[in-house]
Amino acid sequence: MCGIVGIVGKSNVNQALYDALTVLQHRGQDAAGIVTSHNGRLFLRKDNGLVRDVFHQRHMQRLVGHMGIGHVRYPTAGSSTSAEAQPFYVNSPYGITLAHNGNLTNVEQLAKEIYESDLRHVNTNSDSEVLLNVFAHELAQRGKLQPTEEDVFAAVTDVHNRCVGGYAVVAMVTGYGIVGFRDPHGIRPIVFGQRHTDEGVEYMIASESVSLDVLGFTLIRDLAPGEAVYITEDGKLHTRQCATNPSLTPCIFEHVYLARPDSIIDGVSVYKARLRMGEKLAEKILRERPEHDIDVVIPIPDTSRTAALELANHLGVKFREGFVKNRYIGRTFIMPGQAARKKSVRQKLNAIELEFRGKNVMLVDDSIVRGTTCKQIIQMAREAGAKNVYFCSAAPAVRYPNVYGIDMPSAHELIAHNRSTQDVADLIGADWLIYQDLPDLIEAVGGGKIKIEKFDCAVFDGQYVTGDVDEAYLNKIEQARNDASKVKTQAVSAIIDLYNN
Ligand code: PIN
Repeated sequence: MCGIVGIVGKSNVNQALYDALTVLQHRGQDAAGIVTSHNGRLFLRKDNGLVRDVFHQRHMQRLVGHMGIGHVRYPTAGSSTSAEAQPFYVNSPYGITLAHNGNLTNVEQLAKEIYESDLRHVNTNSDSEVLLNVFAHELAQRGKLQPTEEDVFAAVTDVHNRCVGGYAVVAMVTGYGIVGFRDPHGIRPIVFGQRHTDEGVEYMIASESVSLDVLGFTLIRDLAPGEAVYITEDGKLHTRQCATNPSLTPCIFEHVYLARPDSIIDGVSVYKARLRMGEKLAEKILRERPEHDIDVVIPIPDTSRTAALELANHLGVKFREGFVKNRYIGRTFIMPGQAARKKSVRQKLNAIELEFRGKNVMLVDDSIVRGTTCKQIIQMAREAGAKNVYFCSAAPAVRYPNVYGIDMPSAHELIAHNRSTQDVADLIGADWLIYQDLPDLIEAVGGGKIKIEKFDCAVFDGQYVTGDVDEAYLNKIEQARNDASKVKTQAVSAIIDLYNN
């Protein structure tokens, strides 16, 4: 999962891009980058790290220009080098830079075509660099010295015809403008908006509406699936539906915990969706155990708070903050003679004993993925003196991997893969485990004022909306993950050996 932003302004946009990336930081903490364009020249700064660590005064001063794009990256098994930080750049045609959120499922095929037919070189393992080269190739095919909006939209149509998967993209065509586009299934989110200044109207394209809010832009709307928006350097906005068969199936997991609650995605308030998740859970609890003995509802900070609050309200049970989260977790230093140890949940969360002692507690989390964290948290609740520890997941059981740009473990690492609710309850040590039912989650997210009928729910039901994901593909990504994590583990052991010897 990543965050993207693009701004066409009336004065330097470096600070605004930096601020927007900071607001999108929850979408990725692994790497950050900004590229701006001024008088036909590009200025790029990208590296591994948080936004506040990647950009220093000297970098910001160099990032001049009235338009630019930015990216924050989530760590994924195969993409931890700074060479894969975005935006990516190709010099031909025009000089194009691109930032992408999502994942292409036919990247192998595309990489082959790019090399063998398009005669282009790709320098990393990133599917985003492949996507950039497809776009650049298709724009070059127009054969124009100066591209018009028609040329840009035609290139996006060609991208849709060649690329399969989830993608929300911003790309900058040096000296001409910024284009934003969304895959024909609208899997990943992308919005655009405007703000008025004394010099004229400025435009922003971004992953989430919250970055528009915070910077004083007003949301115009989400991009429709398959649609593109092109804003020229002099501030003219054009939109076009570029796909032949678009259909909206947005990723439901954005609402579960990826997006900020103060964002509105496809017209749905993430906050309200989470409130409704709590309401649905309460209904299920009352159906399963009308005579339940829950004394207190306790959220596991932070994401689950909204659902937990509404769950407690509907049950008529007290809502209490039983865990305090340390927001300033320090780095792990590898000292000579010591092995790197993973930070335990104990260092991140601490229980307030008086909320647990002698009580039947209902803990609420947004989801259970590997089950490792919730197992430790349940243990902490017991150590704090809870009588019974019940556990609620605002999302259904996560049983299948994600292939559209969320860094999820492979199937075998998912605790619920091929397991029943009771199996999972036993493994995590819960006295009672309640998962949200999938139709309830769909109703919670899609049943508000704006109705959305279909979502990408693949992590819950194994149905992949692009229709090209089969057992063989899933096995291949599982293998790639294992190989990548082996390389990582080997690198860490090599460092440890270095210190030890
Ligand atoms: C919470 C994100 N959320 C917490 C991610 C952990 C499952 N985990 C999914 C719960 S927040 S596990 O965004 O950091 O607030 O129990 O499956 O190990």
